[in-house]
Amino acid sequence: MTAGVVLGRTGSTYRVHTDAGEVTAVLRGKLKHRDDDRVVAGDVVDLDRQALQGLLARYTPAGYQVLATSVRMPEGLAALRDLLRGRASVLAGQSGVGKSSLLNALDPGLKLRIGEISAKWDTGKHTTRAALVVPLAGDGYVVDTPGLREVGTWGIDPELLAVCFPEFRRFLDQCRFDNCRHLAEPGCAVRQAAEQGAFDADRLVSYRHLYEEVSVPSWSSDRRRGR
Ligand SMILES: Nc1nc2c(ncn2[C@@H]2O[C@H](COP(=O)(O)OP(=O)(O)OP(=O)(O)O)[C@@H](O)[C@H]2O)c(=O)[nH]1
Ligand SMILES: [Mg+2]
Ligand SMILES: [Zn+2]
Repeated sequence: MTAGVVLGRTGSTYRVHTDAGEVTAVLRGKLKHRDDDRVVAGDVVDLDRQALQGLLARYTPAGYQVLATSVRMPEGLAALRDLLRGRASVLAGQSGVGKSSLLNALDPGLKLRIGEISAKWDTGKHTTRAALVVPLAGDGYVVDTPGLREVGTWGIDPELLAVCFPEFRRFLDQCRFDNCRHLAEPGCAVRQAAEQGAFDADRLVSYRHLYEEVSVPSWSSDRRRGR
């Protein structure tokens, strides 16, 4: 844990000055749900890597490799370079998360345009307008893509959605009902596993959102509106 001084706030993000340079931070846990001026410029705050811990807990059991990177600190850049070497990769994610900044950090010669974070929406401003293939100095290439506005689902059978969550798989044949949708059914082993902390309970929340989405027939007007 390091200490820092809050320099300012943009939406839910705070700029914090530390010995290692300026970093961005968010409030943790319950604090973040309170929309007040609990933390203001000039405050001395403790910084921990809570966001990283949360992501590790969510995605590691699902079989994804989580790599922490920061352009400002800087951190994880050598590891990212190693990961990208010799293969074709795509950088994807919401606008403003720092995809282009990461590539500039790996190869400062690229001079890709990077954007500001909109104070009003607390998101990026869709700075990268079109996909761009970037050859890597060593070997391989990576595609910088425009930030996603939303991710749609198409052609996913609701009955097969649970299989798309790798950490659910070992529980699927333990549900009381063969055709359990893992929503509100009694004797659902997936829900029980989430309650017991076998994986991050948020993943079941994601599953339910996606289940609703893929259950709406594609010809319905609700679906076209993206709901
Ligand atoms: N503190 C901090 N800020 C970063 C980091 N990486 C990027 N930023 C800032 O985040 C903002 C957005 O960065 P971009 O690289 O344009 O983000 P992007 O994901 O390419 O956004 P789009 O092209 O709109 O999809 C810029 O103001 C960057 O300075 C980082 O590692 N640490
Ligand atoms: Mg970009
Ligand atoms: Zn179930």
